[in-house]
Amino acid sequence: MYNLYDFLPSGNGYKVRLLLNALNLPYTLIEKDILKGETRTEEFLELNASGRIPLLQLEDGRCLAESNAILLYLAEGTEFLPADRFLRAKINEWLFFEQYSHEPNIAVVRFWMTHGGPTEEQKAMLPAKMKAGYAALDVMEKQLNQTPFLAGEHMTVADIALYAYTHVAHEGEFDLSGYPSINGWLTRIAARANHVLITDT
Ligand SMILES: N[C@@H](CCC(=O)N[C@@H](CS)C(=O)NCC(=O)O)C(=O)O
Repeated sequence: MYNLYDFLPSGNGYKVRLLLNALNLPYTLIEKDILKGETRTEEFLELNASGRIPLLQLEDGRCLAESNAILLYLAEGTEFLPADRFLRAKINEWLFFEQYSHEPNIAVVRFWMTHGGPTEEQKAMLPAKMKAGYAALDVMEKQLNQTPFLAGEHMTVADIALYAYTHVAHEGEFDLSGYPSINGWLTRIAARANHVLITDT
């Protein structure tokens, strides 16, 4: 059985919980409060030197960090990661996009807004972060105008990775009302069997 070290409000952690549940894989959830520095203890740093959740621990004790690497590991051989070479590269394209263009803007602003911010320093960065966040949403909307899921006709780990912070983008005061295709996609994903909420343990 897997151990998943996680912090429930984290979208990065939620990605992994979404996939574990979609695949019906049993796991033990080990909650770490990042706000109390619980991922920065000597004990946790032994497991993940970067001091962050999510962290997946295999039955043999080996650990895997980075949410999207964990998704790729768990999805191997399943419908969420097809064998076709080009499709896999497309999925990776979305995973890299998520980490470079989406998460650093949409997730970061959400974190600020839901944790007592924005502070004066954060306020100075807010317009650029909002602009970049909307630019990422524009890219997703364009694709979802053309296909039901990001990499084509079927849901893959690309959708799981981008669903996690998009569905709570409003908590960072992003207005999704002008994104009909993204809204349709969010609804389709939430309606799937074994879907869990970000707050579910
Ligand atoms: N690129 C990493 C980011 C992981 C990350 O930033 N985790 C945050 C929570 S969302 C964390 O553990 N922060 C605690 C800390 O840095 O002390 C991933 O996708 O897993």
